Formats: sequence, C-alpha cells, structure tokens
Amino acid sequence: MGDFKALSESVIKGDVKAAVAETQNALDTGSSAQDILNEGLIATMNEVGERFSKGLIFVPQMLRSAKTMQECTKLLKPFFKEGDVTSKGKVLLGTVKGDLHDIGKNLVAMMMEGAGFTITDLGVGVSPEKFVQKVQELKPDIVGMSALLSTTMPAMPQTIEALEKAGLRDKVKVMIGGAPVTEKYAQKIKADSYASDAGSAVSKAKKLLGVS
Ligand code: B12
Repeated sequence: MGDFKALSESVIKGDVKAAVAETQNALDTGSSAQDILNEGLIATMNEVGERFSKGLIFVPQMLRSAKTMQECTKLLKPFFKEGDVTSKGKVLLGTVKGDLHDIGKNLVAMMMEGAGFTITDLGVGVSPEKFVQKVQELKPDIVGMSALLSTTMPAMPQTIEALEKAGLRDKVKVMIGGAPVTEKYAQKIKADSYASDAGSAVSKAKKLLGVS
C-alpha cells in the first residue's frame, strides 16, 4: 500500500498540476493503478464529500476536486486494459435525469472498456425517454444507470418502467450503481444487478452476460 497523502492533498486543493504529477510519481515509484485509484483518488473524494457535509467546503471546491480527480484518472486508464479482446457485449451507460455526478460512471465506463465491453456513454442527466430511445436504436446487452443523489434515485425505477412500457425490458439487462444505491434497492426496483464499485461492475456485467 502506497502513501497517497500528497496526492490526496492536491486533489482536495483542486491543484490539477500537482495532483497529476503526484499520480505519475506514484506510478513511477511502483504503486499499482488500482491502489492509486482506490486509496488515493476515491478515498479522497469521500473525504471531500465529508468536508462538504460539514460545511467546510462548498460546491466550487467540490467541483475543482472532481475535475482534478478526472485528470488523474486519465493517466491510469491504460493500466485497466485487459488486452486485445473481442467485444464482450454492448453497454449503454448514463447518469440519471437531474443528476450531474459523473466521476463514478466514467470510472465504470473506463473499467468496462478496459475489460472488453463496447461502451456508449450517454453522459449526465439522462431521462428515461432518452434511455428508451437509445436502447431501441443501439440494442445494447446492458443498460447501466448511475445516481449519486437520493433525490434522483427514483429516476432508476422510472427508467425501468419506461423500458417495460416500450416492450424492451426483457431485451436488456439493467445494472445500477452510485453511492446511495444498494443491493436491496436494486432488488426492490427489479434491476438485474447492482455493483458498489467499478471493479465489481465488470465482474457482475460478465456474470450477467455469461462471458468470462
Ligand atoms: C464530486 C461531487 C460533486 C461534483 C460532481 C462533479 C462530477 N463531474 O461528477 C459537483 C460539485 C458538481 C456536485 C454537485 C452536487 N452535489 Co455532489 N458530490 C460529490 C462528491 C464529493 C464525490 C462524488 C464522487 O465522484 N465520488 C467518487 C466516485 C468514484 O464514487 P461513486 O460516484 O460512488 O462511483 C462508484 C460507485 O458508486 C460505482 N458506480 C457509480 N455509478 C455506477 C453505475 C453503475 C451502472 C454501476 C454498476 C456502478 C456505479 O462505481 C463507481 C466507481 O467505483 C460526493 C460525496 C461522496 N462521498 O459521494 C458528493 C455528493 C454526492 N453530492 C451531494 C450533493 C448534495 C450535491 C449537490 C446537490 C450540492 C448543491 N447544493 O448544489 C449538487 C447536485 C448537482 C446535481 N444536480 O447533480 C451529496 C448527496 C447527498 C445525497 N445522498 O443525496 C454528496 C453525498 C455530498 C454530501 N456528503 O453531502 N457534487
């Protein structure tokens, strides 16, 4: 396990240049991309969230930290490639309507792409109608929805309902995730799968499609 104190501090400060240099330094000194991601970057975003909850920082600082983290993850992307593989399946990803958080979704996209899935990322604030339209158009194997706010989680069952109404629900697997989402919630809204992080999103997606 590496020491990511300096990296963490620069992400909290939103100092892109320093954080990117610290990420590179951690890679150069032998830390694994996985550890840098989990123990350096994701752990820091949790700390940022706690500071926000306590009123110690505000939205602009949170945004700067988010941007800084995104720049650092760009350096890690090549390390999550599993090699040349034929597509394991088509995945449509999006953050649900009303929600702008995309760091977690982007990580899921990055890990899944690295593992050989073909990703179409619809971005943030994706309405149930948009999900339905894109499922019709692209015929993905999996639809992945991300929500980070308790107020936007209901857009997940709304999307599942919209897929049902359009006669598409049995043609696509639905995976959900995001900090407030739980396994129990996934069962309640009849999603096919839930994953708590990007690594398990990959293994759960493989399991859903019966690929290795
Ligand atoms: C960065 C951040 C922001 C940034 C987002 C920038 C961006 N481009 O994403 C900005 C500043 C824009 C922001 C805005 C707001 N935010 Co904010 N934000 C955060 C923060 C600090 C980090 C989120 C993050 O990126 N985490 C790191 C990633 C890697 O983790 P993750 O998203 O959970 O993703 C992992 C898993 O969940 C999973 N996963 C995620 N998606 C998916 C999808 C699938 C299909 C699967 C299988 C798995 C999966 O895999 C990911 C990788 O391992 C959190 C605090 C926290 N601890 O979550 C608050 C937090 C989510 N925000 C919060 C709030 C309140 C807001 C605002 C309402 C603030 C305001 N007053 O304006 C706005 C809402 C804007 C909107 N409409 O969306 C609250 C939410 C409370 C709640 N439960 O509803 C939190 C929890 C902070 C807090 N403690 O109060 N925010």
